[in-house]
Amino acid sequence: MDKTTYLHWYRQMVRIRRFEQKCSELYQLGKIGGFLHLYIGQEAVAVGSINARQENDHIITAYRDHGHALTVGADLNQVMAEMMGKATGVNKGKGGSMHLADVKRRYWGGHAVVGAHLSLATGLALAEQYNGTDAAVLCYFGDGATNIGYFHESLNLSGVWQLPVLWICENNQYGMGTSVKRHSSA
Ligand SMILES: Cc1ncc(C[n+]2csc(CCOP(=O)(O)OP(=O)(O)O)c2C)c(N)n1
Ligand SMILES: [Mg+2]
Repeated sequence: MDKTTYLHWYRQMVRIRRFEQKCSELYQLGKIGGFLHLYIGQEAVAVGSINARQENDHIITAYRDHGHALTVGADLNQVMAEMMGKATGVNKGKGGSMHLADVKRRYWGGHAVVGAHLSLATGLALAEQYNGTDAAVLCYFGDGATNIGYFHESLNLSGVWQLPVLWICENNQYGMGTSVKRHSSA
């Protein structure tokens, strides 16, 4: 890797950080409604892995989804408009913070039901395998998601069928304030 590449990644991480610091401010002012889950401290996960993908790979994640949206190349102004529920948002203001998506960039969101998107990732990967393409799915989820049935079913099926999906667990040590040591035996 050369210096230009490192700087590009670093800029992407700082851009996410600044974007979210502004979101935090706007949330406290009541300009952003609903929930707001920040990605501060985890930026390197999205930036490192998404920069390693092929153009036709799919990206799907849980509700802590701003960093992934910006890294896939979603327009920053449209993402901010989405946060504020505006019609000019990347999803016409209907999705908000937890449901960002950018279908032309194969970014499927942004899912608030913990673990549910793992089964969608399995389906996306099955479609690619069925169509004989070389595309893969990058699926991100939190440590908390490992306790739900979707996780076990999705990982098992993708293993049995050898589906092209990369499971990326963003273990930030907590699922809603419960330490991973207390919520998981694995
Ligand atoms: C099916 C389901 N059960 C419970 C919840 C409530 N809930 C919201 S966030 C969360 C914890 C998730 O933790 P983790 O997957 O580690 O994500 P993190 O917030 O740490 O990124 C839970 C249980 C939910 N959204 N969906
Ligand atoms: Mg967690």
